[in-house]
Amino acid sequence: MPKKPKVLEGDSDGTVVLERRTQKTRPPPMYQVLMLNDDYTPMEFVVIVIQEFFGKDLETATQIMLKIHLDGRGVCGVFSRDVAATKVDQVMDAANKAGHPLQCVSEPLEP
Ligand code: TYC
Repeated sequence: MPKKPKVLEGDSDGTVVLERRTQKTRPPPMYQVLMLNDDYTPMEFVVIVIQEFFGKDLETATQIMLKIHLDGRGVCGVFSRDVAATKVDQVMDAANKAGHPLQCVSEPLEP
């Protein structure tokens, strides 16, 4: 006659729990998309790009552009990793097609 399996760790069905999870799962990191200043890209072009790809109104886009112009860099939006990468591609594409040296990067935010 087969022996009944021994119950460990209080489970009633005979299964053995080797390790219980002690850490909570973290939400995936978010990424900020930044544009960098340069001396050649026209201000108007940057404002249009911020409106078009980041959904900002004219006033907000102008404020972000001026911050980049004065500080060297500025945040245009915060997104999941894939969306942030797409935004960077879209901005770089538009800048290259227009012949401007505008640079756009994404970086993870602190968890
Ligand atoms: N510094 C540029 C100029 O004076 C304007 C500019 C702003 C360029 C923001 C890039 O990400 C940028 N024409």
